[in-house]
Amino acid sequence: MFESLSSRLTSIFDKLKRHGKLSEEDVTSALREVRVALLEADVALPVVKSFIEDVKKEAIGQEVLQSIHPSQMVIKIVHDHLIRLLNADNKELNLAGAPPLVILMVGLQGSGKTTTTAKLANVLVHKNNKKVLMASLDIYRPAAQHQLDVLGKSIHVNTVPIIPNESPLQITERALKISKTEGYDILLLDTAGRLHIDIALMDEISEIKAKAKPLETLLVADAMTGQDAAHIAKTFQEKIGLTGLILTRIDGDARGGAALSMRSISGVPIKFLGTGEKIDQLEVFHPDRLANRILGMGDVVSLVEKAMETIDQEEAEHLAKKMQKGSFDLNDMALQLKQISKMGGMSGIMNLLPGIGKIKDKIQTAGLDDRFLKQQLSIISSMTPQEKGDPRILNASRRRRISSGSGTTIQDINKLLKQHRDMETMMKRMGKLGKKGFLRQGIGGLFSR
Ligand SMILES: Nc1nc2c(ncn2[C@@H]2O[C@H](COP(=O)(O)OP(=O)(O)OP(=O)(O)O)[C@@H](O)[C@H]2O)c(=O)[nH]1
Ligand SMILES: [Mg+2]
Repeated sequence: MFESLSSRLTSIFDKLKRHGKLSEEDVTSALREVRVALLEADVALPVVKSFIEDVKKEAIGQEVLQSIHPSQMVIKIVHDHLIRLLNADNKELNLAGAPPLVILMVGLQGSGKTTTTAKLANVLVHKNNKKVLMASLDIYRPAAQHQLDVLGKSIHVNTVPIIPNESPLQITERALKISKTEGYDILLLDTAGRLHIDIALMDEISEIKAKAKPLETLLVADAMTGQDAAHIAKTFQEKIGLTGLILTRIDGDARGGAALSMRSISGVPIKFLGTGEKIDQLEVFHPDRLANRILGMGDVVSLVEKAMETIDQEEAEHLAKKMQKGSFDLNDMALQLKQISKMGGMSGIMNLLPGIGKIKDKIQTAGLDDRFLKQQLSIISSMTPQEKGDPRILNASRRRRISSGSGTTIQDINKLLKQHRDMETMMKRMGKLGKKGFLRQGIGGLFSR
């Protein structure tokens, strides 16, 4: 379904890859093309707008890791935002609670409710080992109840026996009773569809919902209807409340917009995708897999992730070696400070490092901002190589010279030297820790006074 969007995006990013260093303009014009591609894929305009804005904000001014190409960074950012667009608290079906759990299936006519009900029953029986009962509440279309019965037989799942002239509510009551007395884990209720959303339909579903108290109310929507599917979901959500969506016919030639707009327009997460007419063609929805499918750049994304890990590793290894030798001079300190500034300064690194929340306050109270970082670096760069290698030779006159060279005060220099001694002590203490733990503490140690 995403072929055309996917190939458009691929060619946009291929073009970007041919540039050497990316300027803000390069990124902006590439994103302009991404915008058009998304709109052509029938993604809703407000969704496209905020998507592009978010990506742009992050892509511009982003520090690029040395081992990757800037365009790869942009691809990674687009990929992450695609996942965010699709995801947001995406959860699996809620199957916790006292049986029988009720799952209510709703949707417009022909969206695939009955087929999907059987597909879901099949998953619940064979993958989740549940005892499942199905009931069709569709008394309007001739043979609708029979259709579910036939599907049920094909997968050995029981359906509630058909009694002519019952109302949907009566069938619901009977189905609830049977599932209780016969010990079913899950009761799936397949409802009748309507051509359009009308009041009678909403009232009927509301009544059924009030009676059956479903744990999950799933809207089955046809991906081929594009943006409409997202708006239908929004209306159902407002009128009766949904817990999830199942997007069917994604095997068709729909342009994919529905899947991308769904979450932000309706506020309801996609849970499954219908990928064909056959009973086993139902996939659990994985935002990351879909993002990969759309972007077709899984390799680039993992490359960037690896590069992000590598700078950690290289730095950790370098420091580990220093530690083994028991030496940590001002060159090493400068290196670590530069690494921090390369990673986007104090603020950037705070978002990158796990467990940083704890020292965030410390940094603020200590008044350690990016200006401070630059000042420390300029103090060190005003030193001679001997001084950097052995700070103990820094007597009063050397300190005076450095302070005037770096435009700082003697106190600033003393502070830096104290910090270096603290770090040195800490390094020795931490010799026993693993590399990873060391890196984290090493940087954290910079901030503790
Ligand atoms: N290609 C494809 N066809 C599907 C998919 N899901 C359902 N269908 C087909 O869509 C048609 C309608 O499916 P139903 O399950 O009867 O739809 P419904 O929503 O129950 O329809 P009503 O009860 O009349 O409202 C059938 O021919 C299904 O085989 C899917 O994911 N892919
Ligand atoms: Mg049906």
